[in-house]
Amino acid sequence: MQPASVHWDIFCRIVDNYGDIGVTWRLARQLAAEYAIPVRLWVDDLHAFRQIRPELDCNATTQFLQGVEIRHWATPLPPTEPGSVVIEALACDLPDSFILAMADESPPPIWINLEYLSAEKWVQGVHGLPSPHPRLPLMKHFFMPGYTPGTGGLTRETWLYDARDEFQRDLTAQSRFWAGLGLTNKEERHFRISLFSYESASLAGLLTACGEGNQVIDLLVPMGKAVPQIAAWFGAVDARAGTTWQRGKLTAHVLPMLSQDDYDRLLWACDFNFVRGEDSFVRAQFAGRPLIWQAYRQEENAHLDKLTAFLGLYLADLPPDTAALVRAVWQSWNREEDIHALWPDWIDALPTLSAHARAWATQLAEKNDLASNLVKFINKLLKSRAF
Ligand code: TRH
Repeated sequence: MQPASVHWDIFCRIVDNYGDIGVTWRLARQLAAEYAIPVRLWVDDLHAFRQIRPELDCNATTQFLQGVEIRHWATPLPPTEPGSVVIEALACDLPDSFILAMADESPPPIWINLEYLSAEKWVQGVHGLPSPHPRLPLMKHFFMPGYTPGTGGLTRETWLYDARDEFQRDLTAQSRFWAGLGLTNKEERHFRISLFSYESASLAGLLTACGEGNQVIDLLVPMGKAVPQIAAWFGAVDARAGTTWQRGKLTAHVLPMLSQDDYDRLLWACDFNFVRGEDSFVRAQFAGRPLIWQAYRQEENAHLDKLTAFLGLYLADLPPDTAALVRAVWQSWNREEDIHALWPDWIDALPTLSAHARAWATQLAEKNDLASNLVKFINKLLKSRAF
């Protein structure tokens, strides 16, 4: 038996898309930068990781980025000494050999199961609960991200709001950003909307509504799942980054997948944003701009419960008519219905929605962030062991 090494191990298995690594990388980077914690981040698919962190070397088994040691999580995992804290991100199931090595430490590492984000009420009841290993002398604790007191909070870097405000004030920085994407400056009367979504039967109705509306709209679509359907709507077959299509009042620009920090800038710069999954959803809330969320589809429509729970919090301070409109638009988008008929009202409501989005972002900033809650939680566990 030996004492665990001081570093923290975070494990991330990429199930699909970018949310697993998006959430995990963001937390790892913040723990290293703001708490000087030596973090070792294990990732099974470096190619997917590289999409949001282009400087990553996919062939390196070990590399350092922004103070985080990144290790390729190979199977089987080579013999590895566990850190003092082990975070199993998004229920990714640690390798058996690593769990045995954890049980061999004295004291064993603090073991955290970092779960998916949900606004549902049950989250508060599960947050922080211990779960003993059935055979080994190990204890795992649930850590639940969330919006309300009694949950783990949301990952929010200390620099985020200052950087956002500075960028939103600085027209030169915005011009540089647009130019870097091959776009001209945003014209006062045009709407710029970013669209990050899964494939959806609602897309055609949205595009038709944008094309036929009174408003000139630039739709900015990072390369990904929605692009082939959008190309088909414009009658195009080839869809790559840099392509532009135009029909009626709508112009769509296909963007490359951006680095995570540039994606934040895109959210800050657009009039409003379509987002999905978990991490882009939270970042769009922090952007302080109106948003339409597409929840990650789950069995038995469990994602619709998540949607309802979030709307219950998000709409609480809106006038009833506007709240009903947001509910109708978000629900239709998630049920893959045609949102065409709701679109003109949505566009008209944008001034109210913008003020509300800003106020919501301010409310979120009044709460403790996930990294600080996590560090506190772990310190408390360590203290309770000392006696
Ligand atoms: O990609 P997502 O759909 O991710 C997921 C996964 O499906 C995951 O398995 C599931 O568990 C989770 O959703 C709920 O959406 P998400 O969560 O928004 O993650 C996208 C990440 O990609 C986020 O960190 C932002 C980043 N991103 C960029 O860095 N550049 C870009 O251009 C875009 C569009 C996104």
